Amino acid sequence: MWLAMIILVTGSTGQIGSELVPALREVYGKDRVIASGRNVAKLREIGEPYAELDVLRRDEIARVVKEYKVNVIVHLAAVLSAKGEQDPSLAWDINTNGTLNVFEVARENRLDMVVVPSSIAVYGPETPDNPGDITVMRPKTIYGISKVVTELLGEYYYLKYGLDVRGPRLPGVISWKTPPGGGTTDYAVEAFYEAVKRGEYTFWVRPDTRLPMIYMPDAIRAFMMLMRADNSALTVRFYNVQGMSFTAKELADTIARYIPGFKADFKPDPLRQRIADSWPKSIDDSKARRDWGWRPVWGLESMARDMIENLKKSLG
Ligand code: AKB
Repeated sequence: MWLAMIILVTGSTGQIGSELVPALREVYGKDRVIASGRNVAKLREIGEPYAELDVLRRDEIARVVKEYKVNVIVHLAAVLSAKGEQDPSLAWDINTNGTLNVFEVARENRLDMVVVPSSIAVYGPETPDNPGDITVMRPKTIYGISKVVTELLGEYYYLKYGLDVRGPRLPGVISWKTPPGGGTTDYAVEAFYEAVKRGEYTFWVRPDTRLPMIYMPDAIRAFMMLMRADNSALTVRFYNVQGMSFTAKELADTIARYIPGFKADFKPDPLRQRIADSWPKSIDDSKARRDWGWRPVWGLESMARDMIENLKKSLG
């Protein structure tokens, strides 16, 4: 099936989409991966084929699916954790109604698969340490709540309608090509940009804040591997994947080894610190390793070296 995929990607101009679209085009062919989103100028940068698309418009999703004979949707459009707390109603709308629209169009048009990432934001303070895929999930952010809904709805469409819904449950994603926006874990990306640009950065979390993270090339590989995995091998629909886990202080010390004189300050922002404190310090991805062969390649040291090398080139 995967060779014949025609893939529509929502939220293509975001941090993950801007790297996943080219990676999918490389494997499946340029014309078989339709980028979509609301920012036409950015879509133009990603290149044809693309479609202007708001996931709140179910009729528009259906039109694009029919026009391009799409059989797989990779649904990335979402409002992240910190931004979601500024406008919970918008975050709920885009993250849950947008996802319902995607699932409904996929069901009505008998698509083969919907791939939608979940997040460590599904967990909450009551979650046990190093949680596995199925455990206590009582998130305290609207983003986390909407991702639990996404997971449950996806499982429901799979069981009730046979729609193949699957996705990686991602930690903070670190990358240098497109900055993230509105996430709590974004400090782990911003620190690199600011270190390269100005030699200093003020973290919005305490130095001892430890969170799970993944470097973009590993995140892309997780998407690709999970998309290609045989459905009969899957024992859950959403799989934890982790690349590394580090504290803000460990990150600052690592950056300082590559940028001598790098000055790190820590001024916790109450909202984002509270969110970070409600998430697990690391996650157990053993099911992904067992079911579809997941293994991260990048660790803190190799990721930091690569980030700084690339940012030095791209920021001039
Ligand atoms: C966020 O911080 O909101 C995201 C996430 C962990 O899903 N990066």
